[in-house]
Amino acid sequence: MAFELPKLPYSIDALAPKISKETLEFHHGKHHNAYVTRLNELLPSSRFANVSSLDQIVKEAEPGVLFNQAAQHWNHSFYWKSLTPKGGGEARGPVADAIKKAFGDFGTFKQKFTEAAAGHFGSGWAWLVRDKDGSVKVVATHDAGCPIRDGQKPLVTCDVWEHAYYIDYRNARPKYIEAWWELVNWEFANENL
Ligand code: MN3
Repeated sequence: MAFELPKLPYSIDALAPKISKETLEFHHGKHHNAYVTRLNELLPSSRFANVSSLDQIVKEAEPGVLFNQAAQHWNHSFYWKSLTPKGGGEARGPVADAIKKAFGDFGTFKQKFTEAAAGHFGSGWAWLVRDKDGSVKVVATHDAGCPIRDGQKPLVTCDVWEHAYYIDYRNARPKYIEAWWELVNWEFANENL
């Protein structure tokens, strides 16, 4: 079962100048593509050779090289959909209610998520998830870590690997996170909730 690089849900220059065409050419066309290619090389000789569910591989694979490729494929596919050129602003709809219930107000949530993303040491991801008890939470995962392994349902994510922002912002991760807040797709979050 071979996996495929998903098409971006918008044109390659649609997020510019916040996230440039060049960043997406590398991040989607090179980095994400490499995870998919490597995953497809590793799968045939693994116990997942006949598994077509990426979720199942991400949940069941032992930590290691195959897990890393599968989870990075999952995470990036989810990240592209977490962004939209028409995004940003405060959350709307049911996810706004869930955020208010969990954090008190949107500003407190925004601060908490920004701290998780900006304060992440090394490579990883910041997520808004729906936890097993139904409440929403901010979580950070390291490297290829994916919340579905912990039974949490991701709503939106911010990739804080350096490759996500180095072309546009060099080492200024906080500037990239500001841009993320102007692109975050709340409709997608509501679909996931
Ligand atoms: Mn990435």
